[in-house]
Amino acid sequence: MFSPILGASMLKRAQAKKKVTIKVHDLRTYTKDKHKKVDDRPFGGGPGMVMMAQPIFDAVRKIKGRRDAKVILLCPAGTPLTQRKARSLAKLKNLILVCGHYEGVDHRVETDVIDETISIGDYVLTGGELPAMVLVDCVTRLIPGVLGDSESLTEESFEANLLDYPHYTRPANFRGKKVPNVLLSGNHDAVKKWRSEQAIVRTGKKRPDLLKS
Ligand code: 9D3
Repeated sequence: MFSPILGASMLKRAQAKKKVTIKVHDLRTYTKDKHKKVDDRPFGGGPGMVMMAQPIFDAVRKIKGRRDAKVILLCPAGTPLTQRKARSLAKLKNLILVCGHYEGVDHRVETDVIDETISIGDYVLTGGELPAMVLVDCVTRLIPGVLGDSESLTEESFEANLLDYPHYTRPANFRGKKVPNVLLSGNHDAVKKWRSEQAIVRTGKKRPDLLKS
């Protein structure tokens, strides 16, 4: 599940440039069960399976070694991921991301090995794997030197809590739909003004909640 994401695009370049090291660990390596079981039935009954504490405890201890690391559990009950949170995580040296699966993780993991819990939004996924990749993507692109000069300024809009302005590329006329004249004018001040107005108008239409905060 992870290799196609980690081996493509920005994440691939960031790793190649040694800006980040991303390692994937299989929990089954750490099970003490002869059938490599990492989940079991819930105490108290009910549907689904619960991830056992022991493999996660042992995995986190081993992976940490002597290093200091923040241990994050991806779970539906976590704090929603924001750009602010991504910026603060990007400053840290080591992160260990624990992916839940099945109905959940034995609660003693959350209380005894996890530093914080993060969700990527209010919709139901099958496990924490894709959320972990989402987190890795949005944190990695914030590490200095990962993005090229041309890409790095694009942050501005979200920085101001606004949506992006509309983008256009060639041709200037596509099926009779024309690119706004100001963008062809060569007047950089006018372009700047138009884009900032458009960002605000667009945010008001699509995400009025962003303007209220
Ligand atoms: C009926 C209770 N469900 C909680 C909403 C059970 C449940 C659903 C999905 C338990 C685990 C999961 C798997 N999801 C994740 O591990 C997960 C997740 C998600 O589903 N949505 C958004 N962010 C995340 S981070 C981890």
